[in-house]
Amino acid sequence: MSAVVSEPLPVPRSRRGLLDWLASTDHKDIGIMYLWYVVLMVIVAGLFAGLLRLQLSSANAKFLHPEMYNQIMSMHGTLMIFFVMIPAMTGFGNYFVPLLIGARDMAFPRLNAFSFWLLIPAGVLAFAAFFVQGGAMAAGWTAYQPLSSHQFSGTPGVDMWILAVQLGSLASILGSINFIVTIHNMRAPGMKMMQMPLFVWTWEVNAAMILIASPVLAGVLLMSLLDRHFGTGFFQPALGGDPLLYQHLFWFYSHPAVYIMILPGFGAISQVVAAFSGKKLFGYKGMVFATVGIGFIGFLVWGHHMFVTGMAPGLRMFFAFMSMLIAVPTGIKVFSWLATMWGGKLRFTTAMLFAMGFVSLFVMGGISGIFLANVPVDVQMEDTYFVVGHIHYVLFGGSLMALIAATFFWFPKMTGKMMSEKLGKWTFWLTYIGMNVTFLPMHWLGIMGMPRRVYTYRPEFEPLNRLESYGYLLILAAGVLFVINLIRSLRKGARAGNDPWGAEAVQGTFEWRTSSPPPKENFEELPEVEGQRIETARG
Ligand code: HEM
Ligand SMILES: [Cu+2]
Repeated sequence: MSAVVSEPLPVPRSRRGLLDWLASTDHKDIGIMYLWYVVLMVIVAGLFAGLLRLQLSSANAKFLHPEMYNQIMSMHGTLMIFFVMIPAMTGFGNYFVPLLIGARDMAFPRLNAFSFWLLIPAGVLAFAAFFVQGGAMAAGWTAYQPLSSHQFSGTPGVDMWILAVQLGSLASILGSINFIVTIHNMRAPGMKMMQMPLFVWTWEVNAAMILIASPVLAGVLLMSLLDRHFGTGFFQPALGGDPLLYQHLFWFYSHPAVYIMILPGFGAISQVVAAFSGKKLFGYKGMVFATVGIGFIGFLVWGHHMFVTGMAPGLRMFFAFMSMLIAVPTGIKVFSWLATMWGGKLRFTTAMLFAMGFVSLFVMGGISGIFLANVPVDVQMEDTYFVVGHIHYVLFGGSLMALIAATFFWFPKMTGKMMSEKLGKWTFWLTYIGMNVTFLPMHWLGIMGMPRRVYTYRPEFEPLNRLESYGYLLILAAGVLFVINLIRSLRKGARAGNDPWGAEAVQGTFEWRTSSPPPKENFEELPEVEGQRIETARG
């Protein structure tokens, strides 16, 4: 395999006790703790998905009570978004942003640790809700008003959900300040903004988006809480409020949030594609502008989630136009990845397979997104399985595949061990085929009229649903192989040198210039950008 062991492993760090982890403020330790947190959460959220698919495997299945279906469905979405995707991107960001800019740590190491530890009470609150009276939150991951109001969801589940998500957004906000200060102040001497590796650029834009969007989420959830318990009426018509205000504020956060869940993935994919094409990334400047463009336009499209709420026709046109416009910077990215591969010396490692799988699936999700940006189409498709198909192409085919590509690519750097490529390739094919079998038929079901968020359906929808549930089994097998691979490689993986993929010669990024794993404070001597380096420091 192409895994070249270029240098001997450094002297291993002495065996570390639990307390060393708990008290650590090293960005690498914190990054790794984020990622283990995510592994646990994705297992639970993935098993929840299995329960949903079991219930949906036949039209009259009696596996989950309707109420339980709603709880599991809402928590599956909540966990995947707030407790898997966002912390996963943050975990890789924590580990690699300082390394890639040649810094010794994040700007505020203790704040960094604090942000991570906030996620523990958040996770506990989210799960504990299953055991209180009335059970977990069941109003969908969007918690729309008035469904999540005291009147219709009077049990404590919604309150616990609100507090859990609030803690998560506080963690994100503090983290984003840390990323921005780190990127602006701690770059290696001589590294200009336009020489930063793309993963760093995507985190720069991501952090700015979080800083603008997350306080709005925290605010709207606080308003919801006040309405529920303290007699305010922000969302209650009887008290002069308006439930639509909830949707505006929620989507002002949550549309940008879909980019928050994908941008660092784009950055990682850029580095993987370049490394395994043996070429520098095509069109670095265009990629940077596309990233900034996506961040900017991402704030002007939230209304596409509200086309059927009686919005003024002119406003519908505005949001439809903006939503289609965002395909332009996204298209630039896809073009640049393809152009990088074009004529390159491709190496089909597992990371590269996942990156290529990512490009193909994300494009599919983008295309169904353009369908939905058309008002007449959306009016038909809103709240059908077409939408569920679309989000899974973007979030599973996009974000999750990017995270797996990043894992295979950077695992050797983080642990000093190689992952098994053989298991990795099985994981890839099972994921890729399973993902399409599970989520492609959802588009047809949506067009046929199957509504989302239902625990039962008309008999004619059964064959495709049955097929989707078989697809889940393939994804499950892939997940099991992936976890086995992680654990086995940690214990018995082949040793990785400083630059196991031979990526430094191609990209010139700094993470390959130090040992695997890097020592405390990352570099013996801080790298500098000069002369030739300026040309190649780009990811
Ligand atoms: C094992 C793979 C997965 C399967 C089989 C699966 C299955 C499902 C199903 C069947 C639903 C629809 C529930 C309904 O409308 O009644 C759903 C909803 C959802 N899924 Fe997944 N899913 C998977 C992975 C993911 C991933 C990786 C994400 C990433 C973020 C995700 C995010 C969501 C969201 C946000 C919803 C919407 C929940 C809501 O309507 O409130 N899922 N999933
Ligand atoms: Cu959106």
